[in-house]
Amino acid sequence: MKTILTYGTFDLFHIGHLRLLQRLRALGGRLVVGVSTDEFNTTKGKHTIVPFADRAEIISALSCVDLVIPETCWEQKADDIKHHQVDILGMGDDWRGKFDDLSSLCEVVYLPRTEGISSTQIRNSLRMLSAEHVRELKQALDLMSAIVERFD
Ligand code: C2G
Repeated sequence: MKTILTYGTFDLFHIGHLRLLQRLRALGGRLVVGVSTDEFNTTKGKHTIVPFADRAEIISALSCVDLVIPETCWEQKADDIKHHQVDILGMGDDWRGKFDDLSSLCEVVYLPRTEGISSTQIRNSLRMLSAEHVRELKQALDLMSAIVERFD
């Protein structure tokens, strides 16, 4: 049975994340996922909506995931590979080449990302929806004010 290791923020969990984890699990029999802590995301320059504890719990609940560990820094991968006796480190191909230095410790693979979906897109949609919602509320308020003025 091969052990696969991957890492990610997994904010606003979506189908792209799920498909990657499922494809990675299919490469071996055991999948270990390093979920980035909120503190580490700050150093990554990533603002997350869902706190680490919830992101880790969601990933842990997936049938394709066997173990979740916290990812607290860039440098922990080599130790994780040794500690968990990892056979394959797998990431989405937006990371292509970035972890090839670890190929002396285990196989490193990059799988195609799922196009058309990202946590950033979801966050931006939420932001637009809230802006649109504010505009609608303001229009309703203006209409109500006009009605009140008319009957004053
Ligand atoms: N991913 C994907 N398809 C998408 C979006 C993401 O396959 N549409 C993959 C990414 O390539 C990554 C994983 O899902 O392998 C997690 O993505 P993120 O949560 O954005 O994680 P990231 O910020 O890339 O963190 O040390 C590595 C970092 O922690 C990776």
